[in-house]
Amino acid sequence: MSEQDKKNESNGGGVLARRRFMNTAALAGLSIGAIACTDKAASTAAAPVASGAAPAHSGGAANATHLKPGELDTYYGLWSGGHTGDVRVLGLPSGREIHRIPCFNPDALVGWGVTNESKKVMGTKADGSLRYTVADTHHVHASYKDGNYDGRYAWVNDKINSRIARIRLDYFVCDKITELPNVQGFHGIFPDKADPVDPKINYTTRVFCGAEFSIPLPNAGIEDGTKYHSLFTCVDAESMDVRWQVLIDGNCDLTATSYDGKLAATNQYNTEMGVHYEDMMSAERDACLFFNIARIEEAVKAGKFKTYGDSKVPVVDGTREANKDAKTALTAYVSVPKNPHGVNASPDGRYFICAGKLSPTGTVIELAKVLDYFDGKLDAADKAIVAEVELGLGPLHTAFDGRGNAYTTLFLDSQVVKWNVEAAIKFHGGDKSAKYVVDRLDVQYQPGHLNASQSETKAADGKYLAVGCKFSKDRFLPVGPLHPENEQMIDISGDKMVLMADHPVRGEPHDFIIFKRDLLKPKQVYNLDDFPLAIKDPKETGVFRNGKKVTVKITSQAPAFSMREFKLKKGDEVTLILTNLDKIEDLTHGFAIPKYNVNFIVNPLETASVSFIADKPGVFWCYCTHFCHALHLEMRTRMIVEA
Ligand code: RUQ
Ligand code: CUA
Ligand code: CA
Repeated sequence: MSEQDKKNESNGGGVLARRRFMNTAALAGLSIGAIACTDKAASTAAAPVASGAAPAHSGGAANATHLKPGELDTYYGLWSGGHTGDVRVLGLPSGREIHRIPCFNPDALVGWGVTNESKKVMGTKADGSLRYTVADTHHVHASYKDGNYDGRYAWVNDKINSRIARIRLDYFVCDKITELPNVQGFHGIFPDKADPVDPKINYTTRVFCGAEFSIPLPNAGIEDGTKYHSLFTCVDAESMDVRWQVLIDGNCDLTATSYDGKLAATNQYNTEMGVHYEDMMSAERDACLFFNIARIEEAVKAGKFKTYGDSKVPVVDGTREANKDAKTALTAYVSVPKNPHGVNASPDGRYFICAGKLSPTGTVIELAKVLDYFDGKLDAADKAIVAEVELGLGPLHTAFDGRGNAYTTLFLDSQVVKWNVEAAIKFHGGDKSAKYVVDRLDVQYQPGHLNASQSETKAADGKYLAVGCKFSKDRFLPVGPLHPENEQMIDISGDKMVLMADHPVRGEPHDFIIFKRDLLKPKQVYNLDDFPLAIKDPKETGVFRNGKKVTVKITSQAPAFSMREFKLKKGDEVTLILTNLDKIEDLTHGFAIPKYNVNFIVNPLETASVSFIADKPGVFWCYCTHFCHALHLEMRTRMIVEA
């Protein structure tokens, strides 16, 4: 151990005294530094308590990732897909990707964005084409009951077009998408876990959404950035309507909610309201902004709001100026070091932790004290900070093991640091003998998000930790210029973290949650009655004409479609409805029409429809695209379009 490392260990463990706050100049070199620094350099410079970086590729923990055929994973993971606009389902600890749930972007496998049903969820323009075909999903979180996931829903954000998508966790499909009014760069998202007033509502009824970019309200081409605003939005978990918004100073980044439903918060990296990169880093401290949910909803009820533009959504005033009196304040701005990133709620319900990003620190905010501030019992919101301790360079996100330890990604150090929250509070309180850093582990490389099994619930079980590494560099066979990302699995059941495995993922997952498999009760066969257009009997199939408007009704039962051919006339406005009457699981059919840009699937007892103009005369072999039977190739029907 070097002299410096010894010093680091003695001052609370892992304190990187020689590399204090990063300044703006250092940040300018961040992206280059991130790629250029080798893992060697990172590990020797910043691993005072490193576990010798000995990845356990043998032994029990590593073996846990290799499941024999027929063995199932014990955890589900929901991963956001980034700009592929989907949500991915992984099984853990194996890390195998089981499914992708298309949300915002078209998906050729299932026909998302092709069928009328999916287009309705995605949103269309007047001409029937999709309103958007690009997206950027970052954060997935699921609905709660009694502080644990209840298996109803998950939500994910689209940062590009400020949309929120809901996923039904019984069928693993996106069923609703809502576009948020008057915001840009919707980034942080988190469901509430209880109602702030009614204790009977111990489950999710709201989803909070933070907007990262500030814009003029209304959005006219105004250059003066000091006139821009960002809004914090509440969406109804059931109806998916926007309930209310809060006008704030500064911006929103990530979002967290308390277990009692009383508080939501967002970290703010741009309290400066800068419009240029440099301006956003000029202040030494930014904020973690708290929302008093009950008071906001009282204000909305009392009519104390404005509306902006075409939107009817009530917007209450959460700016600093309007909320100086703590006893009536809707918001509280807690000052945290320079350009913080993730804000995460500890599973004991007591703390929110903000990672420093440009500051090597983690800030622990005690929620009881934030409530004291709102009650007028604490004279400054900043006094809710109970620890602000150094962790390492580039802290981004924090997960928990349910045993009092936090795990924070260090982007620049390419490490995960394990630290004890109560020890950090003691250290911050003056007990310099309190060793709060428990362990450090090198990861490969530059981690962004991490999450532990059940970490975002009261049932955090401290078994597995997944880390989303933004750079895989030399970790996999080269595949040209675009590298995959590297998801790593760490066993956190002992004192030391043990690297179990890594696997490549297609770009660009951001965040993820991991939870016990028995929390979900997925259905593998649909219910015919859930589809208003369902064709319940093959005898109901046929071509039904009403002038130019034609409805084609067809069913599938392996290995045949109910009609061997159907006839249309050139220029017909066609809606084709297909019901899969196969009712056993894992029997999915596809339906493709050559030259008509149509392909979609129907799962057991699912109904889907497509609409098109029969503008090309000829014979078109519509065929099943999803392997279903030994006679799958023969599963076709002729579409004959007469000139
Ligand atoms: S952010 S790497 Cu979009 Cu979740 Cu932190
Ligand atoms: Cu039906 Cu392949
Ligand atoms: Ca800032």
